[in-house]
Amino acid sequence: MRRTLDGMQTSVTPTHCPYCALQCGMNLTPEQDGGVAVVERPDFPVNRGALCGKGRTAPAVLSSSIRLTTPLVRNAGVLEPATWEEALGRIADALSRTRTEHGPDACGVFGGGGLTNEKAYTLGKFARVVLGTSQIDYNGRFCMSSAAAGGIKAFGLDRGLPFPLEDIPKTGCVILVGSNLAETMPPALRYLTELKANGGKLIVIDPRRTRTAEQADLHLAPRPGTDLALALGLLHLVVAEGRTDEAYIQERTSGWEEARAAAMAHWPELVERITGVSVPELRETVRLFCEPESAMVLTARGPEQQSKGTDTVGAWINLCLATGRAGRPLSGYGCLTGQGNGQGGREHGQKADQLPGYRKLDDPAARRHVAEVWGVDPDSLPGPGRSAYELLDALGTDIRALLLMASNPVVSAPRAAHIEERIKSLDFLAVADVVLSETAALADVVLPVTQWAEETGTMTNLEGRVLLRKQAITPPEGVRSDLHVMHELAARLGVEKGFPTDPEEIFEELRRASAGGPADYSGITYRRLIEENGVFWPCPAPDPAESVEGSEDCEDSALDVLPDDPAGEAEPMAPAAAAPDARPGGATAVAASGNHPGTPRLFLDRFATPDGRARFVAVTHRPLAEEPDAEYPVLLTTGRVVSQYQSGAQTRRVDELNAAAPGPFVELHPRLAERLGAKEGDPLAVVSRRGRATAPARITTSIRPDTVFMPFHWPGEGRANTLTNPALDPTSRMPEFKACAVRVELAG
Ligand SMILES: Nc1nc2c(c(=O)[nH]1)N[C@H]1C(S)=C(S)[C@@H](COP(=O)(O)OP(=O)(O)OC[C@H]3O[C@@H](n4cnc5c(=O)[nH]c(N)nc54)[C@H](O)[C@@H]3O)O[C@H]1N2
Ligand SMILES: Nc1nc2c(c(=O)[nH]1)N[C@H]1C(S)=C(S)[C@@H](COP(=O)(O)OP(=O)(O)OC[C@H]3O[C@@H](n4cnc5c(=O)[nH]c(N)nc54)[C@H](O)[C@@H]3O)O[C@H]1N2
Ligand code: SF4
Ligand SMILES: [Mo]
Repeated sequence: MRRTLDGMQTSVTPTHCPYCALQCGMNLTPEQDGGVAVVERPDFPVNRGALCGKGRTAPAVLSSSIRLTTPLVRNAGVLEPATWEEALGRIADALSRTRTEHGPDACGVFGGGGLTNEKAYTLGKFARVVLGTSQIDYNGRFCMSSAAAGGIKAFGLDRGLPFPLEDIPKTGCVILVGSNLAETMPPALRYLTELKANGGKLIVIDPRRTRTAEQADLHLAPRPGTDLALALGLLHLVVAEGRTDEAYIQERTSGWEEARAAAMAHWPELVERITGVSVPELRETVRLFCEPESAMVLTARGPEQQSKGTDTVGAWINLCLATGRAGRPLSGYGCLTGQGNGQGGREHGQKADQLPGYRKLDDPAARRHVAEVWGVDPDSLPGPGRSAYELLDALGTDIRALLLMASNPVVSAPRAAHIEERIKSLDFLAVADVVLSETAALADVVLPVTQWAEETGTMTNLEGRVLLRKQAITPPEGVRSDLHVMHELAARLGVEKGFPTDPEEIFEELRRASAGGPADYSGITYRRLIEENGVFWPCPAPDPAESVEGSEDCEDSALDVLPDDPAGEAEPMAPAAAAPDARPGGATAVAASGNHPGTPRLFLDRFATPDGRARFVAVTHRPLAEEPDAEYPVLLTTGRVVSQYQSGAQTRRVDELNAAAPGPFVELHPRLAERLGAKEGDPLAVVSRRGRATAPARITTSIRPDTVFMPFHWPGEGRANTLTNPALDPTSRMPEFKACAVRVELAG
């Protein structure tokens, strides 16, 4: 009986959703048929029991009927069931051969923001220590890299939200830029409705009047790709109307003169012409943002997934800094990160330029610290590698063999037809996944791995709150964890030690590796995560040498000794609130236990820059990498619908979700539809310089007439990414998913 509950567990296991960065808490209980059901878990503060349809139906993806339960290997062109021995042997042979024949950098590794911290950490270590390759990156590059780059430039640190979600309803005004929260994180919509109920104002900036925009006091619908100009225009008005906070600028920032001069070139009338947002709307935005005592700017993929995403984030941060709205209670800039472990996944070393603890791979001190934890020579660690798109683009040429874990680039990468060709041209592809995704279907070896409810691990949600996802059920026979895969491959490639399969043991090592780094987890233990319902990083160990080295939790697992749901009794903020420093989240406060309380709120005393000041960036508007022209006169933007997740690999296999969102579509304005002679449901062809996709028309006045929208969840004819432009942001290497030039025609 492989679907039964683990005998060690009680009947209800508190855990978290397998999908997005909200990491909603849920309880799992056993079902008559041997499966599990989701029941409400009201004690977890982020969602207080609420779940979206994806979370509610998550147990469906545990079902053996839709998933992989045996390794597959390609024989004479066909994927066939095989033993783990055979499958792992083939991968090890291929990687070893590639390394010998073409050098270590011919082996590539591609990870995902859905991986637990333990897996992401191990994957980065595996690439650098076992394969010795610099060629590792992950799908988070397509997600939050522009916000991360912008945050690091301005604040010296990237943590998506520098405050907990619970602060949002208490601020005076929120500008939500390019986030469709109502569909992408439905339980979080509550924070915005509470904001409004408290008298706060909500401004939504989105070229479409989305379900989120419908909630707004003011909805601005700019032309896609013009958020940089919009933010600069607002800053111009802030200065012109004398609304800057001079004392704050003096005391807490640097670089204002240059940034101010750059913004002053963006006259409101010019910005109106570039963005399509009228001057009165710009003025009203400035008024709503500046009048209350506190305010926030939150961005998501709309302004970030642009070839100027980093500068755009910088411009929004400038607006916050000029008005004194960062590093103060209930004010600040935040990015709404996307994937389940979008935050933690970007901190512990699966990024091309990174070592655990958000350390830089090109920093000699960081290399020494991590090499010591890993027991290797710092000089043996490779340098930074290529970014995600560049890595995928190099497949079959510089990179000959790829190990891919937790991503489905055949559907989700920009210019996907080209990337699919690159993947097919590899000498060897190994994919670890829970289902046979479109990318796994191209592999030479496919490994079936365990997922959320079947394994234990930590995730870090969009607030920077580290959480423990506890194993609730035993996985199907034949399925093994990603950690097991890396352990076995390391051994076969000659590294017997350093790749354990116990997540808590790995977390203990991660604590040491992250100690002293920007994302410091050294004071966090599994025990604390259970007792405190999550801990916000940075959370340094009180005495790193003592408490991290011989941690008692390592021998005596917190998972074995603690009851199942003590979390209900522990208020998540309790340690911070009980701390002598009464300011919200005072980072220096120490809880009564002697433990660092974690840091729900960052930057209240100083920013994480060398001089403690936030840095303005001098940025100016620039056009899209591909502006519309006579041949391709329409703008395509892409995004999500509530009932599908990402490449759809998981959610397209869930009946209830498919019934709600059965396939791709092209959203367009009635005026454009009329010009094309298209009626609702007519098949449309959308053509870009990269290729052609077809999907039925969905006609709505909620979109700008010069723009069409396609969700990117489907492969095949309706694959939005056949069309998208891989033009990269020069700093973050983020592709321009949110705007490219297309032609739209009736298909048929
Ligand atoms: N249902 C569902 N939920 C998800 C996911 C999912 O796939 N499905 N994925 C998760 C992940 S990984 C992520 S990253 C998040 C993403 O969450 P969001 O960022 O909320 O999702 P998107 O739909 O990609 O984009 C948000 C909005 O940006 C708008 N937009 C397009 N172009 C522009 C522009 O140029 N400027 C501005 N200001 N806005 C623009 C789109 O119209 C869209 O409504 O969602 C997470 N949650
Ligand atoms: N046009 C367009 N394209 C986009 C975007 C957009 O807005 N527009 N958004 C981009 C963004 S923000 C993102 S985050 C990417 C996401 O795109 P992808 O990287 O393709 O993400 P998923 O579809 O979530 O793929 C995750 C895969 O990992 C598997 N999986 C789940 N859990 C595990 C695990 O624990 N281990 C292993 N080994 N596998 C696991 C799942 O079954 C699935 O096949 O798409 C990007 N692509
Ligand atoms: S909002 Fe995100 S974390 Fe919450 S239930 Fe839905 S997919 Fe899961
Ligand atoms: Mo994402």
